Amino acid sequence: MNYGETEEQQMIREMVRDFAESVLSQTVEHRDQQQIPPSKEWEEFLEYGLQGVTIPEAYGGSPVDDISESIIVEELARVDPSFAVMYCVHVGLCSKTIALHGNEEQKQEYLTRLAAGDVGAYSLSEAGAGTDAAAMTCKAKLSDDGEHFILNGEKMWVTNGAQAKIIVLFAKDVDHPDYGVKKHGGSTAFIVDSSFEGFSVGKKEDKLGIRSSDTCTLVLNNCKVPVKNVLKGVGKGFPIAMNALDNSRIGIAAQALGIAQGAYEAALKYAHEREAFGKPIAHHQMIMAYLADMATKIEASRLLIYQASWVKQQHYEHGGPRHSKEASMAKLFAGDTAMWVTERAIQVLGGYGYTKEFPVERFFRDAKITQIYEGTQEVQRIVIARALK
Ligand code: COS
Repeated sequence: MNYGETEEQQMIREMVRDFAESVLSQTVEHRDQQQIPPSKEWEEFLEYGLQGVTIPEAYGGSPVDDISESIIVEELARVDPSFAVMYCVHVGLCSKTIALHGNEEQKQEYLTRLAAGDVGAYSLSEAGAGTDAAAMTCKAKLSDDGEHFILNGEKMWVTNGAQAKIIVLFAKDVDHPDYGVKKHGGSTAFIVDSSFEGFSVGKKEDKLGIRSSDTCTLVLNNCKVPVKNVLKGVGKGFPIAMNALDNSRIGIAAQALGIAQGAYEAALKYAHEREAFGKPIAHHQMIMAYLADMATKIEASRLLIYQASWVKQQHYEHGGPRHSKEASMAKLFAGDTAMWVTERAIQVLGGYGYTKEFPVERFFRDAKITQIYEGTQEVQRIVIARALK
């Protein structure tokens, strides 16, 4: 077993670190305070061609291995967790889902646009359907001429919701034979273009953390979606939604890892510079123990993420077993690690850590969401426990 990164993976890490440190770091604090989405930064990022890592070359993508995908997210989050989640949703939940389940025409039309930089989103949650995703109430009904589905309802917590041009969105076909019979009966995945009639962006959330990431509701008011935009088939949406989450939970774990890494580095630097009782605080045993525990938990998270990424790649390339358990384990552990490490990092910096002079308070606020979205930590435990034999 080789635990080292390949040359290509190292190159990708360095390239993304360079972008994050030279571009994202310049505006990250301001965007966080003012809740400004990183649209200009996204434009600069497109020059690196990494927006298409989950899209085959035939549609303009530039595929990388699954561990590299996690490395990209980690490096973005180490500086700017909001940008990292924007990226994660674009490449994972949106592009990868269309690449896996779309037909040739859908891939030609939408993957090429996503590869060229049109922002993607994914919309499953609703006010009454978060953890219990199957309880969604957004409805789809075939139009009289049979050419469109007419969608009605409101989706919630949509990352990239206001920026996205292409959204993988779930609603229930009310005429499907399983509708009202099975809990998730009739669930259907649609590719929705933000220009479609009846589609609009609703309330923007004012959040504790990842404040530069755009999160909002989407309103479907007789939204007309062509029948040809159904992914895979009417009523086949729920497993698509769950499969997409298996993929993206690894991305969120990588985001959590980047957050923990960023906070840890800030704490380590401070601990070596700050002196108390005649020596750097990094040489005091209590602080040494904090730093050692931070470094260990971070490394353990990284290994779980690499493992989950590898199992995911085996699953898709060689028909290996599903990666649900590994993805949820990585997300569970890395999310808790991010929360723990960022809290300890503030403790190491003391009063300074509680101010906006240092990035650790922002990392602390950003960490919390990694225990909530793409399924709470309780959901991860359900998924893991169900997979135990
Ligand atoms: N991949 C593919 N198919 C899956 C799957 C997966 N990982 N998990 C479940 N399925 C399929 C099942 O095989 C089943 O299919 P059939 O009806 O054909 O047998 C169907 O989906 C329903 O599965 P299940 O009964 O397990 O669904 P539950 O409602 O019990 O799901 C949890 C429970 C909590 C695991 C699920 O609702 C969940 O992950 N919730 C959190 C959602 C979330 O993360 N939201 C945030 C999204 S970001 S907008």
